[in-house]
Amino acid sequence: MASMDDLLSRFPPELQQHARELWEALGPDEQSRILTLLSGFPSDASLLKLLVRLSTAQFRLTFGQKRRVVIVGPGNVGKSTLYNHLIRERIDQAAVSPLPGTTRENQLADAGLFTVVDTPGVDAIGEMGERERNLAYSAAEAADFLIIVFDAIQGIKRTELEIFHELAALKKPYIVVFNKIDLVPRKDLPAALSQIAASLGLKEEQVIPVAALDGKNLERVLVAIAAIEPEIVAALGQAMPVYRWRLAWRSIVSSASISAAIALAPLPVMDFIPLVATQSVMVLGIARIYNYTITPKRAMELVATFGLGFLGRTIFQELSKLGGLPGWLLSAAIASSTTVVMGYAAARWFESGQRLSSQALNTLTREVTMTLLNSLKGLGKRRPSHEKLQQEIEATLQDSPLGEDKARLDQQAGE
Ligand SMILES: Nc1nc2c(ncn2[C@@H]2O[C@H](COP(=O)(O)OP(=O)(O)OP(=O)(O)O)[C@@H](O)[C@H]2O)c(=O)[nH]1
Ligand SMILES: [Mg+2]
Repeated sequence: MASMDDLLSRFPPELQQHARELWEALGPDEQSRILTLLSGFPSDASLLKLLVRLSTAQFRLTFGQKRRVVIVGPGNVGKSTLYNHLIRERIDQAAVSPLPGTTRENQLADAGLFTVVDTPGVDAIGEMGERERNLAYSAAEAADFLIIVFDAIQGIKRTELEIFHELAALKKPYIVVFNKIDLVPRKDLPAALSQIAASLGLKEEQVIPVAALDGKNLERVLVAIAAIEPEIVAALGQAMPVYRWRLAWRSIVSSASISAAIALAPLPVMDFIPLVATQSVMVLGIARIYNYTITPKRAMELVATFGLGFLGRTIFQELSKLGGLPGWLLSAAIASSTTVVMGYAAARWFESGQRLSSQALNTLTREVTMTLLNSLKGLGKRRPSHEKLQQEIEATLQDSPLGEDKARLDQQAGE
């Protein structure tokens, strides 16, 4: 049987204190409900591991440390151009020019909660080249995250491949950016992308085509970083308001899938309450993205005021009366949809101070529940594994137009 101490000890050391504080802020009622839930799992259950993994990502978003993102690659591929998009202050702008070897020193700037580093090209030759190469690699070694940039026209040749292998050998989390796609004829792009992915031994979705010059697809870079480095999400959100909703959506999707896993737990009938903890952590993370200061206690109060737990139970009862749908399916869909709506309501609140009416909350929750029920039906009548369920929820929500554009939700909410 799992105890809270056992669960807390599974978090990375730097997060344990935050997790404990949050646990203590929950109060005795919530605590005992969560303990009841936990006691349903053997301590090595895969669900427990999964919950810890997913909630660790959420915790890192909410309480994470400052990270260092280093941009590396050959000369003239557009590293400095990309860097200039990521930083906050004009004064920190890096020089950009059509000549390779423009950047000669590492340059560092603050982008809120994270630091970005621009480096010289790693493929210059001669003594100078050697020095710059060393500078770039030492920055890469000190990085928490690498953005490896290649040039779409140049493609992947032997030098690029060597550079890539050397950087990947550092065992840092990274993304590969394929820059200057504006110079590739549109019809050739898919082939070029699959070729570059194949030559690097990556999946196609691991290579992100961009045009740093005009910022095209830059949000894909951000979302890809966000997927790997939750700490950075909050900083990106603060630095780049236009991407806030996209970033918040990622956090919502992962919380919604945690919620579904919780709802699968063999609890007597329907107890949504442990969702309060998940939703509160999500709300804290979203607050951080929107640069809004809020305590864990206040986040929990906010979750409670929206009353989605109550609404969820009402919808559950209504739908189960209709019959035909297994209980696990209803619980999972409703737990997820209330989490999605909570996330949306929080984002709206942090963004503009507007509160959703209970009518709007009601309409939205029902709509999102129906969408999820529809996609989960494909799983069949039998209770799926947590992994399967989570994958399904993540896939449905990840591709949902709601994540692209918050205006759609505003519209659905009828406000
Ligand atoms: N067409 C096009 N040109 C780009 C793009 N991104 C950068 N460039 C151009 O490519 C040239 C090199 O850009 P930089 O950002 O200086 O490249 P770098 O990788 O920092 O180069 P070094 O500092 O020399 O290593 C400049 O002329 C940029 O304007 C892009 O997306 N499309
Ligand atoms: Mg440069």
